[in-house]
Amino acid sequence: MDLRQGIGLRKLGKTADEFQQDLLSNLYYRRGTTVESASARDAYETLSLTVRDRLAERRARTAAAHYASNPRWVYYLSAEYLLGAQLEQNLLYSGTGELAASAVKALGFSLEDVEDLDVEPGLGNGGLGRLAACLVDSLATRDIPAVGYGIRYDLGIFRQVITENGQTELPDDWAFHGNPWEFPAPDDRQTVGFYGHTEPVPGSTTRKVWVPGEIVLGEPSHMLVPGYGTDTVNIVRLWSAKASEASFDLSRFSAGQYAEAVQEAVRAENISKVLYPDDSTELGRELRLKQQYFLVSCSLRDIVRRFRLRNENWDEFAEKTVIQLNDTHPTIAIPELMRLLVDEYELEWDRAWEITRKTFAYTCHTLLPEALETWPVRLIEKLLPRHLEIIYLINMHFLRTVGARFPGDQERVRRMSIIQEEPERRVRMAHLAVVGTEAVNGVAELHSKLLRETVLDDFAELWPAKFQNVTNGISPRRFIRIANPRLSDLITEGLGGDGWVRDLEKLAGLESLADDASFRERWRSIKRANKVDLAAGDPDSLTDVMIKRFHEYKRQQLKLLHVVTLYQRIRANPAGDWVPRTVLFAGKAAPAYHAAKDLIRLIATVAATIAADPVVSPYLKVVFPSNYNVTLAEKIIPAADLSEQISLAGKEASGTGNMKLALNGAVTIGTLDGANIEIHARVGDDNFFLFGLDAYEAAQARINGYQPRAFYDHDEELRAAIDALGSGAFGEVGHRVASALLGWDEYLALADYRAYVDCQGRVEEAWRDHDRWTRMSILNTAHSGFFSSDRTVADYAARIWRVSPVPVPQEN
Ligand code: RUG
Repeated sequence: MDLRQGIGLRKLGKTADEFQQDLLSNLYYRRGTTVESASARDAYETLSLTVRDRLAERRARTAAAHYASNPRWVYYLSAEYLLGAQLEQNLLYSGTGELAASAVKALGFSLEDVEDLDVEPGLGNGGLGRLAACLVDSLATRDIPAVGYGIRYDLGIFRQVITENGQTELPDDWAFHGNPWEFPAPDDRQTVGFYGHTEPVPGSTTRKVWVPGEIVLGEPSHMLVPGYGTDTVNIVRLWSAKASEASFDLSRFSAGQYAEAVQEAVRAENISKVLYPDDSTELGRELRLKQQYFLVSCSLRDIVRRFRLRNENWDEFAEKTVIQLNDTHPTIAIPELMRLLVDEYELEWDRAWEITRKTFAYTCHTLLPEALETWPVRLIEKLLPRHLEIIYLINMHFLRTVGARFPGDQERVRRMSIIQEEPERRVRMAHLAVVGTEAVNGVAELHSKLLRETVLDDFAELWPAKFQNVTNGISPRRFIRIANPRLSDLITEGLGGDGWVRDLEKLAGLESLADDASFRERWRSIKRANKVDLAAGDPDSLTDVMIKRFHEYKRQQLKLLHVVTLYQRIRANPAGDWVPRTVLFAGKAAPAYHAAKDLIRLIATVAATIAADPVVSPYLKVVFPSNYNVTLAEKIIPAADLSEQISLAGKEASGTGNMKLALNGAVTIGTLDGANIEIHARVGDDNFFLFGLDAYEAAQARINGYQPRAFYDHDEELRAAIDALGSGAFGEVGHRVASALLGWDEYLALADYRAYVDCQGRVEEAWRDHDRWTRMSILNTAHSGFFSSDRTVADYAARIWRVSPVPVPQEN
């Protein structure tokens, strides 16, 4: 029986009866229980398996089609994936929602009961990890042969609990009950080396033998990634670190030294134990580098294994393979591929370099200097001695190119070198990523431009054609079709079909409906119903949301100053005609990022003060739900009226929350930063509240010796807000935040305060006119088509990957 040909697969039932039969058979034979004693968890597990079977059947056909066509593959290497809850998605993608509802009902449960047990794998921090999930969704939807590679962290991003004391972190043992969506593939296990030394190969000047001092096993399992409206099912393959048998010290165990006996094994398995809970800042720790190399080493060996299933000639490798590096985290893949080709497969250096450079592409996600990874030379030397030698060789060849192009320009050579010399010798991973790839892209137009003009300017001058922009996008399935079923149904009705879910530009057809009073009325009532579901505050109030990681550059502190100003205005004039507002903050701060945690605590304290104030609380409410994740985002986004995108211009690479909110009809108040600029360009000035310094003005303000105190001195309301925070009424934390703002204000919150607060006045004016607001809301959705990750993937496919779809033949 040749499964590659799809022969021998039993057909799965399509009717309600057949689905139910399949569910029952899973209940009996795979779950080992009966209808009479089935718990909600039994129902969840069994339903998940039944749905998974349907996707697995499509997966088998996909694998067969891919094998037969021996296509060019996209391999997406990412240290993070925020895949979101799987059950609801897979019901939608397999078209089994109704069958599932009736089948679980027969077990005595509702679909909602069962969905509540579906835990999202929180294998990422924020935007970067969620982008990876949106891209793999769209790769499958576009029928592009692709595998996403990542790490199966035992503990995902921490669970956050918010109290008046701020954020507390709890471990996220996401797979505690098991994960029904995952297929272990122990046969594809890989061996990964660390530490040790290198030895010369007699007769070769370039080859070396690396003798590692520690061996760890990488065991893969994969999750299915179905395409929407197509039969393609791709996979995300996640690696778990396992100790080799040799790492268990039986002699110590026999001698009663139980802890010592397993010490080495524990150390090995720690590699995939926990996700580093950090976003946009550097973490120069050895375990992090170990994670990066572990991901890279396992994935590259797997990629090579897959290549060799159908191909023999290494010259075809770069034709059949493109490996996208999601940020610098997997950049050690460049010397690793060189090592495999030169040391293990014995290719000449130049040929190996040609293949390597053509195989990789690099996406940069930041402009923040602290997020551009560098690793101490001595750490790489200790952990990956062969890789350091290879990096030196790559650098030597590269600097010769620079020297030939710019003779005598030693300063330029120093700036561009992969090795930073001062104050300590470090490997600049972004430089390595640019040197070792065919294409480099930023994630929004402004970001890509600033990369070329600032952080990577020397490289852009040397290789202008290498630099591209691919503006991020979001999955319309996850972020409107699943998250906002009411609005989706209305859109489908308004557009006369649901083709927009696969072709989001079709939303432009809503533009004319913005003038239809009855359509507007239904639109408005859906927003209200979503607010009732969210239950965060009065559904008739302006729901003003700021949902994102806590970081000073994103400027939650500016939003807080606005809240304090509103509070003070209402207190000063309780009889005023105030627009009732619910301000919702959600987001996590890295556990070691004290300034961000201070801000969370301060917001929680201010929220409690406002709630306790009978004069202000009828008009202003601040809520801070705990544990922002994909699942919570899916509840908040459909209920939002106002989307806060107020980062200091030039700091947010793109943002994707801005797109999700606009797609769901929230109107943005934002700066000219990241993808805000592209949203603004599409929805137009009338449907976007723009304020603040642009990126050039912001940079100039710093150069000109920015003085936050000048803004404090000249703006009475600002002064009152900062004084209130610093007064002691909000404790030591209020004092710290106020002092930081007055003393340095790294992200120019005070410079943008007046423009922001006045712009919020214009927001309120627009909100009072319900028709105007609803029209704005509809037009935001109508003009969000560009921000589909299907478009992002099409851009990558055409301009960077040069791949074509391989459609999967339908079941016969
Ligand atoms: O901060 C960026 C976001 O602006 C962007 O939208 C997202 C996806 O491209 O990536 C975020 N990011 C950047 N997360 N980590 C980094 C560190 O480089």
